[in-house]
Amino acid sequence: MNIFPGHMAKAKRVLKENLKNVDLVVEVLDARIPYSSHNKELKDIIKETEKIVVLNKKDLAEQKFTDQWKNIISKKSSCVKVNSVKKSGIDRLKNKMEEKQEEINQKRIEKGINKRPVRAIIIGIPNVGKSALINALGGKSSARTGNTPGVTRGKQWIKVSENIELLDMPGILYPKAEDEDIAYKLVLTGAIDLKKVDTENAAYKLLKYLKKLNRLDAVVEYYGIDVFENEHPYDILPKIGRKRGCLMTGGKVDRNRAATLLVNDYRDGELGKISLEKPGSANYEF
Ligand SMILES: Nc1nc2c(ncn2[C@@H]2O[C@H](COP(=O)(O)OP(=O)(O)OP(=O)(O)O)[C@@H](O)[C@H]2O)c(=O)[nH]1
Ligand SMILES: [Mg+2]
Repeated sequence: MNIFPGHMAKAKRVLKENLKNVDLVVEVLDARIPYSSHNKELKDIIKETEKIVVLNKKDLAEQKFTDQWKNIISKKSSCVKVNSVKKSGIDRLKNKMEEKQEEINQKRIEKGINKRPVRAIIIGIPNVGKSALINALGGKSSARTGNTPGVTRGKQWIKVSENIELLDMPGILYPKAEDEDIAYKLVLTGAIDLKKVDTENAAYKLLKYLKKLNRLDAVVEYYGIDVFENEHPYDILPKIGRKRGCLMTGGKVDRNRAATLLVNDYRDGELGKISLEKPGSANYEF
């Protein structure tokens, strides 16, 4: 499924261009779907550049699963759990960035190159919280360091600390929604517009995932409906619609409206903290 025709190639080109001026990549993942929000091409694109992984929107994910993902990712990369809106985890992220900064500058000194501020870039899929994270790291009114020659015109660096500068434009990497499950998870968490897919199908997928994760209780509780053992998503959705007054003239449930409502409630965290991916036994590469 190619959801982003045209965008992908251009975004990759711009990212490669910006990476020439960058020493440190901060890859932002959605804590609810760390696997599906990670772009497997990133490794080849950033090559030897240092990387820190941020599990953002931790407030929307289940802590025990986020911790498990963090352990897996930490085997290869630094990893921090963050809520960019509430700015929680930001100090820990800054500490990790300082550690990397020291490593990078140490290597420079060993090569006989002068120490200088480390330049970082935020990278992630659409809507994952890149801008929120830039604001959390730099502060809205933080001093811009002005245009720097060699960087694509119009771009500026934000001072995160004495030794760290952050590109004020994030790099977008469009996910390759190579299988249907990845695509729907990206829809359900907001990286892909709901309008790009069949809304009802997205809602059925969500109910299917919740069933599989043993989390249908969240739907039962939030909407105040009854759900029977092994009840099909097709039969659950109209119960939600009826409760919420999503009706067509004649009193039939408007499934499309009910589906939109359910997906948006999940996206907004109204159903509570629900991770759509818990780590399995695969050999994950981040
Ligand atoms: N609950 C929660 N919401 C977040 C968090 N970080 C970002 N958001 C919300 O997610 C939405 C997208 O955030 P942005 O910072 O605009 O994401 P982005 O990656 O810059 O998005 P694009 O520029 O469209 O690619 C906004 O509604 C944010 O308020 C977080 O840690 N927790
Ligand atoms: Mg943005």
